Amino acid sequence: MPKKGFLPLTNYREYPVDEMKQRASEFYAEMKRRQTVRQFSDRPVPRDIIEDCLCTASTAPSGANMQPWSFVIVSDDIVKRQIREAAEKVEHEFYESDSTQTWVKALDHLGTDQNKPFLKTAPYLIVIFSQIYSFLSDGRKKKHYYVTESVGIATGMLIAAVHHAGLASLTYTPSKMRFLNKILSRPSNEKPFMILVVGYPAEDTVVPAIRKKALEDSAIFI
Ligand code: IYR
Repeated sequence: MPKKGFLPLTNYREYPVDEMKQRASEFYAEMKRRQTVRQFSDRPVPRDIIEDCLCTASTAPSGANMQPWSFVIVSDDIVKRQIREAAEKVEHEFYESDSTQTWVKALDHLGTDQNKPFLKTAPYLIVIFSQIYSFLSDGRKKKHYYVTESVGIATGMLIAAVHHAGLASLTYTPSKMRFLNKILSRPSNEKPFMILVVGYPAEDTVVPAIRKKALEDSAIFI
């Protein structure tokens, strides 16, 4: 009998080595096809697909299993317009300011600018918040651990789930993000982490000709 608070591991599956090799390489081939897009179609996407992808994200490991994330799923046109207006305002400052010109130059190959039409076009904006801390029932603050790592892992799993379902996404981080608390009425213990824009790519979508590092350039086997 496992000790109190523990259960036998029953969901783990071991595959024969050949099958493992095939699964690993097939999954790589599948993930390699993913590319961030910045042009979206307004074609509707069934909500239950998004719900399943969010459930996948929610299986992510997290520091002390605090699951320090909230996902706000925006499909309402009025709220999308508010987000677009606020985002384009902070991006205008970012792209025009003297202090950020080195950064702006580093983005040149991505073709980004202050206009963010995808915030209006895409059917879903998944606004991901990090819960920096939470509250105990007596009102005292409860500390959360490894928040950025945890929310980053959950976001990565969400991106993979969305791709696996057959949709495109964009990891969009407005240059300043606090406006998202206001528009979405989120409490001050939540910090905007990212907007994951989700939908079908537009018919005429183009993507930057970028490459990923080769294994030898990122992995060190010792
Ligand atoms: N938030 C701006 C700038 C930007 C920053 C990074 I780092 C990028 O990878 C891409 C863009 C924008 O989204 O336009």
